[in-house]
Amino acid sequence: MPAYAVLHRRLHQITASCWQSVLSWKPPYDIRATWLQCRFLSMIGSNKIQCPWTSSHSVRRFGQPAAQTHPHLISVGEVTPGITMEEYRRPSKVFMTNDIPYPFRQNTDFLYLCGFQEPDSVLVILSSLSSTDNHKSVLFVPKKDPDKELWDGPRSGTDGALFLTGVDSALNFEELESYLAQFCRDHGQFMLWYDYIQPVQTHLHTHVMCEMIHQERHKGIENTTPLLHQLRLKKSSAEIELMKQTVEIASNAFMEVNEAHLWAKMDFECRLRGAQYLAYPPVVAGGVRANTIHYIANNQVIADGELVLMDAGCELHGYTSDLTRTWPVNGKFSLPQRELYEATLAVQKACIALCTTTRSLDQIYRQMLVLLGVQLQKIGVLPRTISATDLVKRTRELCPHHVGHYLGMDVHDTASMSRTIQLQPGMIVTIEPGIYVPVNDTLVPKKYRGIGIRIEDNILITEDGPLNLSQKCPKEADEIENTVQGR
Ligand SMILES: [Mn+2]
Repeated sequence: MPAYAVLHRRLHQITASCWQSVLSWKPPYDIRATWLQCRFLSMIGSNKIQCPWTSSHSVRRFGQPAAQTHPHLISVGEVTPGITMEEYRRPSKVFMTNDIPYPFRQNTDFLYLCGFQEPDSVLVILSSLSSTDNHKSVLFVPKKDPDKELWDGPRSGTDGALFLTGVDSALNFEELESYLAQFCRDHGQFMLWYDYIQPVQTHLHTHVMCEMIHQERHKGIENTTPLLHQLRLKKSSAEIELMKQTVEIASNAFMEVNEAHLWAKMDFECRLRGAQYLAYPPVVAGGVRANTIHYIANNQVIADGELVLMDAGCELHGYTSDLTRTWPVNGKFSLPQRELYEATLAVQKACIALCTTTRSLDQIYRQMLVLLGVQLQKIGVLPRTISATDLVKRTRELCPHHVGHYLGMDVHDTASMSRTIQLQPGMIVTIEPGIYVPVNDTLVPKKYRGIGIRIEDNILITEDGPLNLSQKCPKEADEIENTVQGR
């Protein structure tokens, strides 16, 4: 068996047993999202994994585990556990990267000044010594965009920003450039307060701010950062209250079912079993939030009777897993939940069976849409009377994503490779059909609205057909209920 196959098998054994453990878990700890996000960010961002180090003068240290320093992990001649130098030398090994979304963390100074939490936003504060009404704040925010919001969750828009923050006016981000140009035409000899040394947004800096600075309508530029840090150093009483709470959270225990707790549990279980960290910010979405495909806020309480969808995987020595399960938090599917779950599961199993060397991911995707359509008609989510074209269209609305992607060192692995190529032995793909019924889709019977379900396994393509690497992770509806109930 080649080294990478051993590694993948081990990785999926770890992940599958993590899932079993998470599914049957009752939260005994108080671990909240704030702390975890910080840890998660620092590890992903800096790419520095510190290994416990006992000092020794005779052993050469390296920036990563090596046979000399970590004999329990890695053997002589290996670069990655199980993968030899020789394998790396083979010309077929090409490393690629891809755009996995990081958890977004707002710029601290910006957040301090206005509290607005969306990316790609800019705050302009105007002050005039000559006027009585001498302060004005304008917030530039991302434009409302239904297509993007379907994937990333709602945007506040200009009216939302005004309602939330108390700034004097709000405009779309696109208007910033013309707003500043107009300001420069109307005013001369103003002081510009802007961090030109460490600009937060490179694109904005080169395309808008440098242009403005070169016009030389200003009489001087001052850096905002030292002033803001001075302001932030001493906390207000409201800030002190928040600081107390954040410290308290780290030590108290909660018993509620909470998305943050499940995230923490998964991270904990994966590390316990030898993985380095979670491969990506997991989706832990209770109830209707499962319908936001890239929901990663993971900060809500999950109500009794709701499903929770968790899409999570870990990274082991640079290799990733990517699984999704959906389960009822109270241990019992309601009838409509079970109907949708069984429909998704039937399609998922059929799609796994299609993972042979005669097909491509795109072909399996087209097949998935047909199969899902049939299932949705069978249980009455979609009417039996609609045309074949409309059926595919409606199905695509209820499952707006592809059937799967390549998986490997990146979660969305080798992304420049087309999904039209035929599957070959040694490829690993995800198979992850889902059904997401929008809460306001009046064409669907009411009992199904707001339910979101996805089931995802990791499939190794072999000469003999598909091999489900994540088959140990519970997936049958009864099995899921039993696991959650701890039977
Ligand atoms: Mn996936």
